Amino acid sequence: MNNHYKRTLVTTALPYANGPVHLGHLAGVYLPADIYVRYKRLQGEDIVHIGGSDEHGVPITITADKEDISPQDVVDRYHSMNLDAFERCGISFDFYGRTSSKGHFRTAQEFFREIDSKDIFVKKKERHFFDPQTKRFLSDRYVTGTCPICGYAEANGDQCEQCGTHLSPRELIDPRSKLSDEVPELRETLHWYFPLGRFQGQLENYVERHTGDWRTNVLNYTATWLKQGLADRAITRDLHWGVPVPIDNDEATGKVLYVWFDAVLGYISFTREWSENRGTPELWREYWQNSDCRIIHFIGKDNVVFHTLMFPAILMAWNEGRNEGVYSLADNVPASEFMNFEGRKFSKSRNYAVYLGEFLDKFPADTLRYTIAMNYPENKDSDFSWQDFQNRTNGELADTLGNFIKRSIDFTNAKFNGEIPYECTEEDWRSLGIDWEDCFDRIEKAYEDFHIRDIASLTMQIARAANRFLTDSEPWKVLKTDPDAAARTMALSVNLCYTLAIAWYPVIPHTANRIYAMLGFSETLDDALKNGSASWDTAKYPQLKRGHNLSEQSEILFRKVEDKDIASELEKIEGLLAEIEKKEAAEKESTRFKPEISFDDFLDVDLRVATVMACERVKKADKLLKLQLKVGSQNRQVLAGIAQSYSPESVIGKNVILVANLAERKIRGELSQGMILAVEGNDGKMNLVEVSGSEINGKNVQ
Ligand code: B3M
Ligand code: ZN
Repeated sequence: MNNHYKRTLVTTALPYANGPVHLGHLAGVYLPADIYVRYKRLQGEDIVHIGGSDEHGVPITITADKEDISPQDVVDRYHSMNLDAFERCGISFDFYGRTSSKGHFRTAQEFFREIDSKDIFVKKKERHFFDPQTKRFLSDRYVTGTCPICGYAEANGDQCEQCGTHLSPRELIDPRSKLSDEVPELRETLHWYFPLGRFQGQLENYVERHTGDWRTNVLNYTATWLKQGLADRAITRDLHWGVPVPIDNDEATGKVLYVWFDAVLGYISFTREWSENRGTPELWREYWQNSDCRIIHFIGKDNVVFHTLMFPAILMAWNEGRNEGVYSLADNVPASEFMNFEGRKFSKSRNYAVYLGEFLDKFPADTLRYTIAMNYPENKDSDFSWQDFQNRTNGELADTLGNFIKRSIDFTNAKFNGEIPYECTEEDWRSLGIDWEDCFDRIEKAYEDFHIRDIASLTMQIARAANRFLTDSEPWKVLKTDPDAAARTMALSVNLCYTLAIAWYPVIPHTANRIYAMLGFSETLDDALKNGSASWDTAKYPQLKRGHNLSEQSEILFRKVEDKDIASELEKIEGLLAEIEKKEAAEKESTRFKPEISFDDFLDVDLRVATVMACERVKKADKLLKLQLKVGSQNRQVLAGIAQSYSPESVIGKNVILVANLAERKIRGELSQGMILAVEGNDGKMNLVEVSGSEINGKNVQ
């Protein structure tokens, strides 16, 4: 670990601009990063937080196709939606870029050219699926078909959603193009590969250097890959949306860089854009190309190897043979586990999620920030539940922190004219029973090690101690008998409010600013930090002198979350869960087959094409239709449970399939001579199996 850095660059995973960010994203990446960054700013350190939207990749073009809009429309929508949600949540990016920007294209293409000029890429010709109708090569996600492992009929070309198996499109049974539903054909195409294996040794050394300071999960994921041996990775795609491969010949036409190759470079292009915007276009080099700077990537566990192997290898390839413009590799990659929601994984495709923007429409950002910090998924998956949110907001934020601040300010206003009535000494401060040095050491260590839960709970311990001190000192009683003691209590309490404002700033910045305003400062805490009139260390000793004036306005910092506030949320989840369970059961059903039968058994069933000649409803049986069928020279009467899906008139003339040798039976007093085939959809509707063709009546179905 390098403790002698002068600057820190923090990056947060670039969320795909393909949907709104949800609480899981916030918990794993953006909140921990923001807490860390705000702390470092409090410490007066030079730290820059770079984030932005990942605007390329197939999921985006698929959304665009589905909605019949352009990919640009998709990314415009979600870029601004996510940026807005982050802002309201207080995630304080120094720059939030977009990979569709000119600046990003420049950087990504520069990297490609540099690596290409060193002949590091490997070019390979291979056969890929091509959709003859739309004349487009189909990347993995554009191919669908039956999973060879579990038989799921809608598996994606890269993965089966049902059994989770990673697939390649050519493994699918009956592949189809998602663009046209046509059967795709295989065509030859050329792609550029990045030879990860060439950097295996360097990467092993790099990871080795960090065995002491990287998280176990990060080391484990990375080690698994290294152990398998690193293979070539295709870094180009036949797609129209993305950064074009910057080569001016036919070989490269219609090809773009693979989204992961360009996305990680977004960190660099955005830092460059940030420096340009500040009028210091070269400043970014101090962060990326100076060993004085410490680089930290906050990500989720699913992105680990892209950050510990792929990105470093790309930088190594750039650095090869260079003395100048050499990039630094990340010092740390604090990857989170996942935060679940009410005991289940967030799932965008199942719409099982709470989106950040929606949450903030209903509840204040800081209650969310605190609850999530307390549930940060550091070593294992954690859970967000509405009940926990309510308990923490009411019990910890409102009853402990909020209550203490309000009582301190209100009582001082009421009884001491809003003026700090006593000059606190160090001895007074120590008499509070808090081991301040140890307390701050532990909090600072928690920050350095990204132990987000410890940060929040240790800081809450100060609030608890403060609240207890005020309650136990009973200034409202003591005031009459010993006004000096009450004055001392209030001076200490108000100084504790100051300490809490500073100490809580990284986790709940909006609240910290409000406390700071209640303490009578005319500038905001944010501004005070910028101009140096407040800092982390000022939290450690009493700052407010005798005679300091508080604001006359005090406010309730946290409104309690009522049962009714979360009732509708819980109801919504119940509905969603019921839906998901139904879907899952249906999916299971669709692949659970009956026991095997012999071919002869199958031949025993006599299936015939029959034509519906007449049809009527059955009295007092609202599900049944009575059909008169013609099968060859015979007539048959059949009762079918399709009355809620078909009117009698609508089935006349249809060619259906009749199980012709089924024993007769009576249904509701009516004779039924056989059975016709139908399928029940997930919507509960019956669909007749119909046969098209001429001169087929009475024929065998085989
Ligand atoms: N957009 C994947 C994700 O959101 C990807 C991250 C890019 S980080 C450079 O999980
Ligand atoms: Zn499967």
